[in-house]
Amino acid sequence: MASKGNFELLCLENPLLDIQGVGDEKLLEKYGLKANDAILAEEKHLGLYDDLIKNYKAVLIAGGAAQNSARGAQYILPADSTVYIGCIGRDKYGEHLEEICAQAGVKTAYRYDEETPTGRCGVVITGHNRSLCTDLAAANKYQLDHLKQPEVWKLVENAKFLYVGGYHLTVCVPAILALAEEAAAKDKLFILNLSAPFIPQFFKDQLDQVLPYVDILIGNETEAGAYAESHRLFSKDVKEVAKSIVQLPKKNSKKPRTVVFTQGTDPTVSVVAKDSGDFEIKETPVHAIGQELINDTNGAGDAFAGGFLAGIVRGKPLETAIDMGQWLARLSIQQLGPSYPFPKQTY
Ligand code: 26A
Repeated sequence: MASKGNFELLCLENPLLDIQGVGDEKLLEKYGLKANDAILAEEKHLGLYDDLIKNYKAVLIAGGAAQNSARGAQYILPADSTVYIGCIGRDKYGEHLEEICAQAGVKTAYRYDEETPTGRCGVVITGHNRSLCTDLAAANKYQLDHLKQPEVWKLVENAKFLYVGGYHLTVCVPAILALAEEAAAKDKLFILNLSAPFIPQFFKDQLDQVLPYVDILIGNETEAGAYAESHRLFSKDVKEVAKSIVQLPKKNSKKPRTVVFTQGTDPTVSVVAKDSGDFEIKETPVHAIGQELINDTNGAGDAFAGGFLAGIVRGKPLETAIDMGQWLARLSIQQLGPSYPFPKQTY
């Protein structure tokens, strides 16, 4: 392994600060939240953040799904391998995110919105469930103009692996498509995460616009189910959903499409489209840990994506990359929120 990377992995999404507390039924009920879900905050949710801080001893931790994955990938990769892009405000929360990324060795190229505060995500932990309620604020102000600034676009041109969190489909599709086009034109890998069930459910058109460019799609079983429902597939079975997605039209015909669906502690399913029109379907087992070792599951999926991305960047076979994702997820669920242990462990 080289001692230094060349920022070959570039990630785009919504930088958020997580306000995480251990909640209860009463709190979930008060704000109409499901125990295990991810939603965009509406007016009625805006009291949640102060409530968590004042009444539930909430702590502030770095969040934003793809930002967590970028930190996760960099945890494994050699120094200077990862760049992260998104929009924050000029405030304390934004500064905090900059510090955390710098500590993790992730290079950031943030857009700053002068008028809007940095986005926050309320995280209500109940047992092994987590409910995420996001007030995007500045994260919602990302613009294609920023990506096209010469010093930022240079980072895009330099990168070989472009990763977008599906949550960004709610924010700036033109920026996602610019990365997607760059990947297709130069035969780079374009990787997308479905992120949450509400993305295939309520942002179906945006997702369908981007899917033709996707070389690798990452998701979990509930997102696969939501995709099946909104696309009226005949089955919600993860393998069937994956098969249906790998067959969709593809801009870059030089690379087959791969779909990877995690399923909690059940084996991770991967499906690769083969030239013959056939599929290569694999199941990679999860090395489960004792329930008593789990701190919280906030960021588990992001850690999986981070470990998986590191494997892909390092040119590992698909099953090894999946195992690296499982390895990092296992480390992260033993930490508070979307974090990784120090001193560093090695895969
Ligand atoms: C657009 N939305 C809803 C979001 C998010 C999000 N990251 C980006 N966009 N909603 C929750 N998250 C992040 O997901 C992580 C856990 O997987 C949270 O900040 C949390 O760190």
